[in-house]
Amino acid sequence: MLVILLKKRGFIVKKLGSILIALFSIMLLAACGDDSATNKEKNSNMDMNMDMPATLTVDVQMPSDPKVNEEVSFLAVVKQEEELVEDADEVMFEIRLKGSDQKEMIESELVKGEGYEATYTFTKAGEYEIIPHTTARNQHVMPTLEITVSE
Ligand SMILES: [Cu+2]
Repeated sequence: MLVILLKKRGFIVKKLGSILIALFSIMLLAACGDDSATNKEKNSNMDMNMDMPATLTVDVQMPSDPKVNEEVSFLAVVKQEEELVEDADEVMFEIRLKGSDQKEMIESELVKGEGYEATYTFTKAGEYEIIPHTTARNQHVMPTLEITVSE
């Protein structure tokens, strides 16, 4: 009888023990979960701050008085903060005649120390939109500029 009781007691203690351990581990797990959640949040906030690259800017030097059938050049000056960007993945000039479907994509070439240059010959007078599609440093920038071409 006594042995049985002791055994029973032992069993109860063991059971209680394992319940307590289970409870503790649940609490621990929960705590870890919370922790990793806040850490993740902190990390993503930090990533946001650290990985947020400075915005690219694209300025275009355009011909001052372009005429029809005259070769002109456009120069896209790509910068990140004050640094001239010369490792762009692509700088393509879109040239579209306003009020029509006419548009062309012109490739550019890097001119070291200056920017990305494209040459073009307008065949019609009119108002044009010049859009330098610039892909560099995981950003895409495409400002729209306007130019008037005369006869
Ligand atoms: Cu674009």
